[in-house]
Amino acid sequence: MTKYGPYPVITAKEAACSISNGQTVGFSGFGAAGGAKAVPYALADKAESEHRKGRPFAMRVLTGASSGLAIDEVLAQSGAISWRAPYQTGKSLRNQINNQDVEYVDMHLSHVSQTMVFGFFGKLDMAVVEASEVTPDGRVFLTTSIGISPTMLARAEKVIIEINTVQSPRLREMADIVMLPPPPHRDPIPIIHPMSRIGVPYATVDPKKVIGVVLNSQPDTVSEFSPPNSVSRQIANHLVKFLVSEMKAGRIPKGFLPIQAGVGNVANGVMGVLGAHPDIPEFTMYTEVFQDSQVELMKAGRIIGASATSLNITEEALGVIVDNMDYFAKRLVLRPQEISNHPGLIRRLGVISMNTALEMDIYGNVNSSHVYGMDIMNGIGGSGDFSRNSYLAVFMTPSIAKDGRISTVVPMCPHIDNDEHSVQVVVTEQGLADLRGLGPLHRARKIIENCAHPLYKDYLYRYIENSRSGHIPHDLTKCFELHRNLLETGSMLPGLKL
Ligand code: 0RQ
Repeated sequence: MTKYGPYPVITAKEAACSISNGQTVGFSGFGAAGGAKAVPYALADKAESEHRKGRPFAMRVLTGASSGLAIDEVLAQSGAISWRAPYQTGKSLRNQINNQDVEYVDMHLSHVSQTMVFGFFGKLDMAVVEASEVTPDGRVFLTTSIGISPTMLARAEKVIIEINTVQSPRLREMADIVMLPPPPHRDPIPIIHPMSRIGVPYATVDPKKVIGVVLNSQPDTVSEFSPPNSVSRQIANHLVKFLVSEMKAGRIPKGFLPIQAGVGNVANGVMGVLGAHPDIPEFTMYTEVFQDSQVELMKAGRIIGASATSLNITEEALGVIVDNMDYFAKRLVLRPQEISNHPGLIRRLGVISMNTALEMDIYGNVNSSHVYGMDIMNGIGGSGDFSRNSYLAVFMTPSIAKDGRISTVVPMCPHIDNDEHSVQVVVTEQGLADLRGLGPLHRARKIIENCAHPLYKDYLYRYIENSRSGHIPHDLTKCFELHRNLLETGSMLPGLKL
């Protein structure tokens, strides 16, 4: 048998044979970065073969956040997932969750490790973790993400390591890994700057638990974002104007504050524009995922340092980092997600958080995850970790979706991820509303005036005029009228033309 140090080298198929129906399996990866790839494909084959024979095969699947194609698409399409946490972005999996075929636990990403440690996900039967190296004494050098891999390696009953032979071993120079002890034994975490390093560059595993090493040469499958369009540019311009005025007012220091940027086309586009803007000084990031637009900004010296848990970037952008590793390794720190998203650190560092909403209501509550309050899009992800604890919590969204059939400013959100108490600034391509210091009615008028699309303004003004008075005026017979129309007719205001 071939060996990798003391560990047997096994095929992905052999690895899949060691996982049984109903088991809880943790896969490395945060976004599409650093995910196990070979074993999930073999598990998808196994599931299909078992199903053909009329036998059940489905796993409870845990990852750091969403995953690459291998898990939320391929495994899902094979019917190999029965339960999933804590976040996903796959079309197939999304449909299965919304059809109640898969149970989904949508949760704050900073909570995942602790929830696992205290046993709320049950026993972790197997961890499948991508690494660039595992040493005989059990040091595991991870690749493009850290996520919850250190905790999974410590807690899983058995472990399979996927050694990725194409990922640069120098990625370890960015890793800074610490594990938090359970409360009440937690000392202050000595991160006083986004670039502070407090840990070691590897996770650890008990070598006796490693049942095999699978060799793999597949790159991450991060898909490209759409380039910033005119809507993202307008959102970014409103935001830049606002941030510059905050600097002038002395509420943001001249050296700026660390930025967190959320996921998706809008956030990626806005970051590209904001980061390159001459009125914004060079800055640091304390964020969750480092995305394509930020690689160029770092190369150009606009981002001077960034802390994240994942390099969720395309192969091309990763190539830029690997080709300039001496430059990037000094400027990027990859941490476990309970540190990258740690509420206390986010508050201490004074992070400016910028996340995307699916919709907001006129009082500043934000829905980022559930269309009509029912159908999952992706999940809350890290947006709650950051926005609740940041110095300034910004939510952005285009004012309309689906060619104007949807207004993203509504009377009441049918699901709320980030509430009015955590949301300070909202911005659409129409404009920006600074909600700090404003009571509900004042907030409503400002959001409608500055952020709603002109097509929906009259409806929204009428809504507050005809609402029952109270601290937060509402009309409970009409508050979901737009959503009901959308469900029934495909348009929030039937007959409305752009
Ligand atoms: O539909 O895919 O059919 O075209 O939603 O919308 O405008 O492309 O937005 O890619 O930026 O994603 C909130 C989903 C935005 C994302 C969300 C439809 C729209 C389109 C996508 P199509 P866009 P983005 C972690 C940060 C939660 C997690 C988070 C997200 C599709 O940002 O998942 O914040 N966030 N993590 O047409 C129905 C509406 C709609 C709508 C848009 N109101 N109703 N559909 N769409 N608005 C923290 C970090 O540090 C990273």
